Amino acid sequence: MHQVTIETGIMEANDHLAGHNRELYDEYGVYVINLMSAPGAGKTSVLEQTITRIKDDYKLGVIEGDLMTTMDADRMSALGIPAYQITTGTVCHLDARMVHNALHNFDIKGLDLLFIENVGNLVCPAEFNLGEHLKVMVYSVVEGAEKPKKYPVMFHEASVVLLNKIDLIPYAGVSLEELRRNVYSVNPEAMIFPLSCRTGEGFDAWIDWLRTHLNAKIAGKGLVGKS
Ligand SMILES: Nc1nc2c(ncn2[C@@H]2O[C@H](COP(=O)(O)OP(=O)(O)OP(=O)(O)O)[C@@H](O)[C@H]2O)c(=O)[nH]1
Ligand SMILES: [Mg+2]
Repeated sequence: MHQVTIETGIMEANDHLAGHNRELYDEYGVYVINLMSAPGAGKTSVLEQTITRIKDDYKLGVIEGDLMTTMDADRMSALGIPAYQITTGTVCHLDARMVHNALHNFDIKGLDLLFIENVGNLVCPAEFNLGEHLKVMVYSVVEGAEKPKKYPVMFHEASVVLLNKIDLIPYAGVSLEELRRNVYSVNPEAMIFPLSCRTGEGFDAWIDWLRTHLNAKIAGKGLVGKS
């Protein structure tokens, strides 16, 4: 009981600060996407492929979250995109305060779109609101078709689920249809895009959707996000 009270306090404090983050994003007119996945599912690869396709049309920035190293931020800088690395030490997710502190050191004014790549973890990042407009989950199909049922939280929280590494389906023996059904069973409204960062297959559909979504936002029509 005592533990529940503490956890509730932590989540309330996080939500409060996330609200401040959201006010800042909205004040600057920056759309913010929180990208989440298990370690190695392909978040940074999806960012590389996505950014390469849209960077001429939108002003982009990236905040990277990792336990250690600036490797992922370096991969973003190599694309010519402003990037800031948060290193969490032992903490398995980003929280609103970490992002809030990062925003003191990383200027988001003038950006159209800020990606936040969360720490690789299939559970915890989904529980901490960062004030983002949209949660996007990357799921590597080689992790298996059953995981949406076993680890439903992130699948449930994400508005978009990118099923990555479909080039490996012939080797992994995973059924894309079963995986899709399992995602819908925990999140019937999920937008699902199967794709491969290795071959580029599936990126057209994801990029078309993202452009439409962003353009509507930029035109001030307002967009739905779960958080
Ligand atoms: N075959 C295949 N490999 C991929 C694909 N996407 C990413 N990879 C590989 O998967 C590995 C992990 O990719 P990353 O993009 O670093 O994954 P991540 O989710 O950012 O990893 P963390 O930030 O460490 O959690 C790398 O070796 C990539 O080359 C894909 O579509 N197909
Ligand atoms: Mg990464």
